[in-house]
Amino acid sequence: MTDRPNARLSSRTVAFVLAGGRGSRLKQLTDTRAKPAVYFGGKSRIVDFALSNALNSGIRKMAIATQYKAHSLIRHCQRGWSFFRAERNEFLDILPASQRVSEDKWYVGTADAVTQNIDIVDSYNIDYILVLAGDHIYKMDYEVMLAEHVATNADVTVGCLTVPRSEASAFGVMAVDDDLRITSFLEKPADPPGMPGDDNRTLASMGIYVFKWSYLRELLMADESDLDSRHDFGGDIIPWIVRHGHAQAHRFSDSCVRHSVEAPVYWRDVGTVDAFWKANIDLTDFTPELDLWDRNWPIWTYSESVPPAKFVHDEADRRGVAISSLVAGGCIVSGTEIRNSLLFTQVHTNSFAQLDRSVLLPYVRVGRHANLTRCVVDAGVVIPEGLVVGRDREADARFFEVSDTGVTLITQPMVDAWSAG
Ligand code: ADQ
Ligand code: ADP
Repeated sequence: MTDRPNARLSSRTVAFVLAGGRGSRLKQLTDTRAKPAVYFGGKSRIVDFALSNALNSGIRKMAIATQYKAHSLIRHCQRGWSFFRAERNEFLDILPASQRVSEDKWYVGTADAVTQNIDIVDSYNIDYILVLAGDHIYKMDYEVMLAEHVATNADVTVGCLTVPRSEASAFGVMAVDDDLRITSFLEKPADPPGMPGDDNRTLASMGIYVFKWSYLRELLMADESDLDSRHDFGGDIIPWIVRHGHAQAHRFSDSCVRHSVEAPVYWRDVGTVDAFWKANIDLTDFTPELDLWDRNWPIWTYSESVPPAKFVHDEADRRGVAISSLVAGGCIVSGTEIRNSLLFTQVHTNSFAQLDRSVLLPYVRVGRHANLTRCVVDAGVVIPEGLVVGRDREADARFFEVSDTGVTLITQPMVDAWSAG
């Protein structure tokens, strides 16, 4: 317990961000980095959304549990999230795997990531723990969920939203009573049930939870010695509380931050190359559903100090234009025609090249006369002169990773194979 029971809820809470998952459906994009460290939206990384939500919700104590390929993630957090004031007990604590156990044992499931850090969380002097996943794109005011948790006196409050029933087997799915008390919880059921009144949709867990720390601590100690447990929040801890305690649902739509009352509720798991591509390209819409321009809910990140984007254009033959596109600082668009695309920091493109509905991660170079349609290009890739991708799916698939819907992922080893063959 903290000694300030009347203090603001947010100051009595730690946001504990789970950022250890690989996200293998992102293919080669997560070969060198964990999913939370994957770039998103022209400037940010995926994890910046959970961290920014926490910050914008008034939370100044954060911990991030890393595991798989954590170097890029750790470097990003150290560079971009180092502005907390230690003298006010504000922090972002980057937790490497295996601090508590002596043997070389990684976190088993998501709950184990907290269990292995129990002593550290104890030292934070907080009353509540807000467990977050570091791999979703959304804007949410966690203060609303925290307040609901306290008001209902629940043992756990689970953030939830409705998803199409056809996609629900990837989620923890639940049933609730009229007071939003969870009456059943199934982790990733093969045949998920529909909701009362809407058989095509299912109430799903967002994988975010609020607990009183003393309560969770006790559960985790018991779970640690349970040989049958997978030590997972969705797999073990939440179903146990639903059976033996009081688990409450919090509707995301009640705390979702959006740019107008009419704007749809926005939450994306950009867990596949297709979903990643689409969520990025959607930002080029006339009015994107995700408003990154809202100065009242900024998405904080590490940004390099770079000059403004530059467009080199002459009406004679070189057309350096970007139509309905996002172009980050430090880019040089020299005589390239760009449509509905998103260029991250420091991308340089050369004359007579064309980009259509493509996502170029930082430091990509595009050679003259290259032509990319519906591509995702990994950071630092050098696209050779004249490379055409996105016109002939079969030919592309010989060297590149083409998804079922025809989005092509391009990495440097793939380009090297293309150049050699
Ligand atoms: P999944 O997303 O499938 O389901 P999981 O793969 O365990 O759950 O990942 C949850 C989060 O924890 C991710 O942010 C991941 O990066 C991270 N993570 C995974 N293993 C970790 C570990 N050992 N250490 C640290 N971090 C780790 C969960 C819930 C479902 C819910 C969905 C919503 O179990 O009930 O519906 O999230 O996406
Ligand atoms: P292209 O194939 O389009 O001719 P170049 O690499 O020759 O491409 O660059 C064309 C133009 O882009 C240059 O004339 C210059 O205006 C701009 N440019 C390229 N590199 C830089 C740089 N490092 N700083 C500023 N402008 C640059």
